[in-house]
Amino acid sequence: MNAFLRAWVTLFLMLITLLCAAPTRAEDGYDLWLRYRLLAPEQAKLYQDHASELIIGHATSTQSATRSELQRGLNGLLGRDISLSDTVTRDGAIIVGTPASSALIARLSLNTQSLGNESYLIRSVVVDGHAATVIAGREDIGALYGAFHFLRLLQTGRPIDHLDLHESPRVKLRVLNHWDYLNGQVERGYAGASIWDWWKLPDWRDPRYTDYARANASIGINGTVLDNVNAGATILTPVYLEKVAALADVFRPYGIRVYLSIRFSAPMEIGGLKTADPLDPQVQAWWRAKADEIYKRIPDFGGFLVKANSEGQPGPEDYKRTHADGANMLADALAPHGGVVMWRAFVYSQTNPEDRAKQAYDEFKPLDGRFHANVLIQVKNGPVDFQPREPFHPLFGAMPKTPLMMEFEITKEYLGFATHLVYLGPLFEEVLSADTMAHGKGSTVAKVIDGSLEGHTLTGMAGVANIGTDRNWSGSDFNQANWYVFGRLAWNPTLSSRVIAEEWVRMTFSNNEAFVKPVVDMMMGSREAAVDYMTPLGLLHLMGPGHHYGPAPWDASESQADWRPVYYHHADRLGIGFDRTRTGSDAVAQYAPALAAQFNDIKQTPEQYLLYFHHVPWDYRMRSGQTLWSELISHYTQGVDDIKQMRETWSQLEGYIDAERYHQVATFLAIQEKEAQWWRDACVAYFQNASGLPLPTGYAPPAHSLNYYESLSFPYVPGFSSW
Ligand code: GCV
Repeated sequence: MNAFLRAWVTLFLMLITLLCAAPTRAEDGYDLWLRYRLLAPEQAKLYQDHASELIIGHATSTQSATRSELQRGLNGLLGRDISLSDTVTRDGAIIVGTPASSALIARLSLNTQSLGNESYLIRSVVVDGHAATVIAGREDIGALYGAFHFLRLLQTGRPIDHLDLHESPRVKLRVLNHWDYLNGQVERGYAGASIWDWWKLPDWRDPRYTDYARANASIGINGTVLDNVNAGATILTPVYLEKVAALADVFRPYGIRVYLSIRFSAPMEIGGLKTADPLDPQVQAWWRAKADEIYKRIPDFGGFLVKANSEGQPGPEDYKRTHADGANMLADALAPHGGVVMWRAFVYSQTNPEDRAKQAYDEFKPLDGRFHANVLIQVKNGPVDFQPREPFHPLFGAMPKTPLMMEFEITKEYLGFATHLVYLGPLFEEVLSADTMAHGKGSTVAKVIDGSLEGHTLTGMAGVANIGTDRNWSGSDFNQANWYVFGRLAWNPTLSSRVIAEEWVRMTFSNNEAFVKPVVDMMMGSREAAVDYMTPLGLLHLMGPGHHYGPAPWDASESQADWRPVYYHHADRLGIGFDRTRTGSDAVAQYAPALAAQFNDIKQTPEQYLLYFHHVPWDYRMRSGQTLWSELISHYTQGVDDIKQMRETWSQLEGYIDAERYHQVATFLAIQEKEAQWWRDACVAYFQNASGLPLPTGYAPPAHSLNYYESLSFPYVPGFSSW
């Protein structure tokens, strides 16, 4: 071979090597789980006889969105241009639409009339002698959801030869709650600023809004509350309503309605009234007129979300009225337009000496049956706040006459902010599958939420968003999984969080089994690891004051008693834990009798809730045979070991995905290990000081003194704004 030829061959081989290193293409996480990168050849082979042509209308904006998503997805995944056609001309056609939008679908007699508005069918059929796949809804939005489902099958490498799928959402309102302020800050947000550029709206409609809508529609989310529940009145002024209307226009083709958090005292602040008393006729008229004004601009406006008489927010109790009076007044203003009120049950008061965990139930349970038909009560998953672990909220199962909505926190306020890898699927699943025993065994929280337990048709699930202006939307690639799993569980609260994690990993990173399995295992164990290094055995609320960053079990600096960690753990020389039994605060009595009896008895209480329900002596024998003290130290240490193991697992996976995302995850895991160690050491130092006990043998002492941990301060923590 002469030198010239040798040079060409070398160049050619270099080129081939570069092309084969496909997964190393630079990525920044912007595409989320809708990456649509070329499938590996063995997967693409599965679809070689499919997607030959696409038959789909574009008469409405939703049809156009569906068409462009399928083209984008199929072209990207299969690496060929799918042609558009009006009729089936060959095998492998994909027919998409509704009987109204597609004569072909009308001809196929698919019984779409029996489908709900948002439901769809995906079926393998034969049309004019050709094998085809039909994706059909009764409405356009059903067909869009079906298209996303179909793309997911390809993205996750599933066979599509013999499809017969029928999907309907089990929950009606599947809603993100943005805790975004109009000044661009996001309360408890760790992914940059608010994505709503209020300043440039309504004229500039950032293309990112469309991508936001695509991502949400792909997992069935159909509503978004744009502003923080700690709301100002400005959002209801005409200038801002015009901006809200612009966003609603962008979201409409994707089946997403906008909602607003409102400030209960708005009639005074922007309406010039002297009162916001819900029984005052002028106040009622003001809200009616405001609702009329909103619907004139946004005919499909969803309704209001309200935080009232909680953490300093105004509300009906300022006028000695009840939450029902307040909610019903707003509901009446929205009812003629089909809007709803999502009224939050997250209430507790600084003047109420009662156990904070009991206060929401005490206030709302007596109001069951007093709310108007278009009111939902939005209840956090646990009775205290969004802690790494709490028992389910006792209101679930306790208000049979009222639709109760779930409120989860997708943003990781209490779970390590952006950098810790904590997949929340197992937390959500644990709550949804918890048995309220309201009507005997099997009365799960999921059945309360989907309405099947009490026969409610107005149902909902809300998630506090983790979305911001960061290029990867959520502050880290793995945080995207928490947005994803929320949407999938809102669609069907009985899905398995492991199955959802696997879907997400395949769509977001790779279908390579050698990558998928260890990553899914790592995700599934990550929440328990965080519970262990932060708040094991039923402890909770041990984080830093106000900003909620890092450990501070010693903290008693907050103005309000139930904002202080010491309020929750009661650790001293004798023992640790909050006594919520009949001899303590009697919070157990808020659960169904069988559960109350179980939680009241230390021997029957699941150990994961032990210190939530009981004050326990340090030498108490756990089921393992160890003392409580030893077991506590072992959990704290296990949490750190688990993160070390996650780092080790990840280090074996270099090369399976692009270098950019790989390295960021690796670096974030290193941060997580450092902070898990800090959590463990600070808590061990503090509880050792409280108990006066020596560390069990074999456990390393904390790296620093208790004084050192107590001296740390963090003035500039993200996501924290004083309200
Ligand atoms: C929006 C917790 C959070 C607050 C949040 C509040 C709520 O207290 O720390 O930031 O305020 O919950 O859910 O209303």
